[in-house]
Amino acid sequence: MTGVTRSRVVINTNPRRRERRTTSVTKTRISTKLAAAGIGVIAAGAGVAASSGVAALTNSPSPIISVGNRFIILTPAWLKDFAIQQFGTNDKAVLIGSTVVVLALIAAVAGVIGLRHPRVALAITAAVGLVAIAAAAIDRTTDVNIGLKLVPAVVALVVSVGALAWMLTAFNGRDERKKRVLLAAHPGDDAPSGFDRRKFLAAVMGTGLVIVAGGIVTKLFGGSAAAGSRAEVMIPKPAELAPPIPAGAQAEVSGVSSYITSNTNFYRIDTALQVPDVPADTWNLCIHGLVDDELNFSFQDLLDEQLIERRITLTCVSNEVGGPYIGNATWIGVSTKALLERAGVQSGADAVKSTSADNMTIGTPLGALTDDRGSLIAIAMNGEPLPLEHGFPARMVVPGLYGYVSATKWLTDIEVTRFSDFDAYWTPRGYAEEAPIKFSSRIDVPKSFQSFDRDTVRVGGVAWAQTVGIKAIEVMVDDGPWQQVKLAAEDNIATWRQWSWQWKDATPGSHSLTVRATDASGKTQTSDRVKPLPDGSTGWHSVQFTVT
Ligand SMILES: Nc1nc2c(c(=O)[nH]1)N[C@H]1C(S)=C(S)[C@@H](COP(=O)(O)O)O[C@H]1N2
Ligand SMILES: [Mo]
Repeated sequence: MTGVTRSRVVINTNPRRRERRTTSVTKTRISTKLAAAGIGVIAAGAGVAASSGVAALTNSPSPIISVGNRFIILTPAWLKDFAIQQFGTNDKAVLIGSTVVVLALIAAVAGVIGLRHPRVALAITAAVGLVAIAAAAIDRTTDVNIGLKLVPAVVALVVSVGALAWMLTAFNGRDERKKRVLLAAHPGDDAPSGFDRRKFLAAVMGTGLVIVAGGIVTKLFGGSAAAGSRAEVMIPKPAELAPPIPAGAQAEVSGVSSYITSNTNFYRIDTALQVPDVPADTWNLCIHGLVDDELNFSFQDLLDEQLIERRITLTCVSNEVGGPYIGNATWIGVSTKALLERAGVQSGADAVKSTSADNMTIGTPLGALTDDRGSLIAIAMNGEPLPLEHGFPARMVVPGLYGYVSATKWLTDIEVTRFSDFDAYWTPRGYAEEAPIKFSSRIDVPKSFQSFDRDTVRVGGVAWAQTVGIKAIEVMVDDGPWQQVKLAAEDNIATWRQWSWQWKDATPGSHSLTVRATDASGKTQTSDRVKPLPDGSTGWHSVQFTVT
């Protein structure tokens, strides 16, 4: 406390008036700090908006995306599974949201520090900008050249530091002498000493304009080129059509998955934070490595190939027993077997390393692409060009292997090689190098804790044993005996098979239902519970329900 204040306090002998003054001082301090925090956040917002506008114009990832991408690359497999389990396909939104929240918090703190130490506040802001620049520099999810890649992050740094300096100067005032006098009169009060309302408003409005302009430019130019390109694609009629879906492939119990999963309901798993933007006209696929002849395809070249149509059920390794990341679609594409035969695979090769436009890598056993299971480079899904989220313009689809070792989306490169010569993306992160889908079964109805009237206990679901086929499915109520269910018609052994069952003499109360499948080779699912990591979960799916 300074002498000045002490004398004031002495003058203010009325305790109520004194208290009032203290309250108002505290109020000023809090509202000043809030204002300063706001200044920090607005400055950061301007940096983000300006950089995202520039990113949209230069077609490079915005700094928030680059930072998020770096985070994803550093994510170990267990954390990915955790995120998928917690947030499902929203894990990306959660990641972007958290990045934004952390950034806003740092910006708010910088703003408050800026009241007394503007240079420190600017240094903190610049440091965050440098992190963004570093993340952009090593972001490999785009092929934009390094110079262009850095531009948005540099803009973010310059704009946020500039906006913060501008607003802080107007807020704090420049008049150091006046400020010292006022501070002496209001000790402990961070009140804006040399506050200049007009200059401050100008600074805030100017920064606000940057935010609005950045937003508008992002909206106008941030669209994907692939969307336009996809709209122009006509998928030719395949030379070899899939036989029609047999009658009775759909189990007739309401709530069981649709036999064909629509494109909009199809699960989505990818490491890319942003859907890679790959227009068909500049796309190129190269098949090379241990082959006699290197092959190159434009998108039109692929369309001109002998096209085949196949129904195949995709499955993700990240599913817990009963998990949702499985979908069945009709695909049109070119046989990998035919293409690899044409290229002429050399002896010694045992793997294919495929790469996507966002530089994700996947390793697939060569045999799965050259045998008769019907593996494809797919260009259509359920009668449409591949949706952008599902790999437009082309992706791999391989019956019987989990997606992370086979289903490369936004495919751009196929290298015939040896497993011993490379590491695919998920291998150093803890997943198995080779991962055939483990046969499994799932209850779709009842949902957990669903309740039925006693004479309407109709249940059902799906089971799959890709490349082998499902022979039998049984259910068990509570600890009762296993009972055979009704199997829906089999389409082909690369797809899932549906089942249904009615509990005829249902007893009121709360119960559990458990399912297990037997594959066509005679193996029955065991109750051994295994986690998805490293090569897929096992165990029986069970749900609780009630009968009234
Ligand atoms: N480029 C790329 N391809 C990818 C992935 C990815 O992250 N990037 N994920 C794989 C995984 S783990 C699965 S399960 C399937 C999912 O395909 P979908 O998103 O079309 O359902 O794609 C595979 N292909
Ligand atoms: Mo997956």
